[in-house]
Amino acid sequence: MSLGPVVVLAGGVGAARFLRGLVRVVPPEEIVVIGNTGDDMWWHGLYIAPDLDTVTYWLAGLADEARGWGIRGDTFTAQAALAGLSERSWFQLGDRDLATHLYRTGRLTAGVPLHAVTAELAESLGVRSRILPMSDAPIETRLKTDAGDLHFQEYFVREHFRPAVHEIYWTGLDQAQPAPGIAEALSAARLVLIAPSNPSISIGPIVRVPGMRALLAAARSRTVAISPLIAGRAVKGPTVELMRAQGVRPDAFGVADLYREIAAGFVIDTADVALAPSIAGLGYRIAVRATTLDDSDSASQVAAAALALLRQPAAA
Ligand code: FO1
Repeated sequence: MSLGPVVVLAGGVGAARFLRGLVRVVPPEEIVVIGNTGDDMWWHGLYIAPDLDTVTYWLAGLADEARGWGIRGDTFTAQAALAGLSERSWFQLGDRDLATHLYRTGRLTAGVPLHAVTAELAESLGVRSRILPMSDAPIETRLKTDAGDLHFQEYFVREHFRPAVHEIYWTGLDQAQPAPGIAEALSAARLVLIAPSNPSISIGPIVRVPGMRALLAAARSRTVAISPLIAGRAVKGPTVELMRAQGVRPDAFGVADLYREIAAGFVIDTADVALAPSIAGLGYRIAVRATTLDDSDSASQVAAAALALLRQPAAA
């Protein structure tokens, strides 16, 4: 096996919980994260990149792990003041988190590309893995719902993912390309992992960046995906609802079917063992194990299973 990096396609909290285990079985400096930026938005003049920040804070050991996003022990004094000034205060920014956003926005408006600012932030916070946005170009995940045409954060945070979703679509894709460093990382990768993130709105936008699918397809024999669904349910969030909105079967088989051209290995939970033969029928090697990722021990066991999967000799 070559000494190339382990590349991880990542959304927010699900990916961060998985990465917390991966860094225990792979040296952090050998890990390259490709993060979703479809959730990003401009908010009161600041550029917010929730999934990049979630991954950064978790890898830095700073995350509020119970809440999933933001910084542990952060205060919300500025947020409270903003709520007194504006009705647009449904998206919460902690005071320390605000520093990240002030810094990022200042650098972006000075012309520094997102991948470079993301690297600066990660380095300042002591993260040894490389974190890359899927693209430097702005890409927005939007949803057509019963409550109108919404930005992802309006649907997720403001509307608490209650409106029925009819369509998910993206703006900005036609102007986008993978961020610098992605093509090199994927072609050199000893392993590519698709984190247990929402396939519709976390992994979906990454794969849709023009040029990305071909890079991933070329690495298919080195790629393992971890199912984000256990017994047809997500640990958190509207994964099932959004897969249904895209006409995808909302279980581990549906996820495996979505990734069949870009992954050769698939990790499913023991609760889904009955799906193993049909997923194998799609051409996958399969590992079956507890995938709840409740703590770094269980996360490292899932990561170890994913690492081992493509090392085994093929079944006769
Ligand atoms: N999620 C919420 O449910 N409510 C919030 O007010 C909120 C603020 C927030 C601020 C910074 C950040 O990095 C993430 C934040 N998130 C919040 C999480 C975020 O909306 C989602 O977790 C992701 O976009 C989905 O992966």
